[in-house]
Amino acid sequence: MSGRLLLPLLLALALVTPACSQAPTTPPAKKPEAKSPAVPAAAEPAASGVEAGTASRINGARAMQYVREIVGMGPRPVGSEAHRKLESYLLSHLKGVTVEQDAFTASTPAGNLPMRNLIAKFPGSKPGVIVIATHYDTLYGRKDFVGANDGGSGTGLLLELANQLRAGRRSGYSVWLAWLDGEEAVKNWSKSDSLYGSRHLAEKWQKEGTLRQIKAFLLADMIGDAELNIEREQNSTPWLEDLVHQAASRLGYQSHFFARQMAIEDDHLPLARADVPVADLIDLEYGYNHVFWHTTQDTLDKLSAKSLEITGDVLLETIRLLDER
Ligand code: 1BN
Ligand code: ZN
Repeated sequence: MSGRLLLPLLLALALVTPACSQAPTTPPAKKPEAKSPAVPAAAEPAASGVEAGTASRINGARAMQYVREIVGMGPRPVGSEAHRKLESYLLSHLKGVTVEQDAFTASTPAGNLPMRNLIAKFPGSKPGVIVIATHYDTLYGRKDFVGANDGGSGTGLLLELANQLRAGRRSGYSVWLAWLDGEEAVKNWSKSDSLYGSRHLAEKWQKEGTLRQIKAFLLADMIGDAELNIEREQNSTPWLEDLVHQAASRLGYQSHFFARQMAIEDDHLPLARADVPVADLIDLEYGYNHVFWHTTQDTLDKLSAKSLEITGDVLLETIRLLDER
């Protein structure tokens, strides 16, 4: 090869050399995050770095701060002072949003217990409702269990979802955020001793005729684990699970979804039984062999803001895909 041809060829080769062989490398550009206040303001309409009309994204750090504050209240079993405090906390963060407070009495092995579901409603222009739900109670009778992941993560994430949803009127379906009570068993998990809030909700919506408006019910439970591996849950509706996977893939998060499949009894079941399309986003593999699940080790240090962000963004993307269907 002549010297005249060799020089441009060497230059071209230098330009296509993979980045991994170059040293030093510059860190990849970080996604700009809305500034997270040390303590998020009680009611932040659109002042939360959220703009109406843009594709909204979850602020994982802010969601994590909510979880930190929730866990700071201590164990939150039904009937406890911390449980009441959390209800007030949620309501104070939802000022300006229409919130239905549905108080009911649950018949449990420990007698009649007062419980309350909270439902924040974000109206859309399309007839029909997408529900995103979680539970906010922690294990009954356990004063040593703070439920950072189980109860805390979903509760904090839904508050951050509210920040996104309140930023402007939706052009798709209405979205309702539901903080459900009494998911945990009072004595031993059984069909009649568990899922008190969701069973009450399904029955109420059946009676009221609300069920036929519900296009999808998406449950977020235990989604804060730093090692996020959401199951393909087999009591969920297959086409809705496929849509969640499509949403995750579009965002490049598919490696956190559906490596395992298993059937789980959770708050989506009463809605599934009433023929509502449901998807349970849950990561039950919490620590090796679930060692942190329902133990004193379910603490904040096991969680990550990124996991909250991934789950939240996938939920928002799933809503968009549902709107387009
Ligand atoms: C999820 C969090 N669940 C309870 N706390 C539901 C569940 C019940 C999951 C039994 C697995 C087995
Ligand atoms: Zn639990």
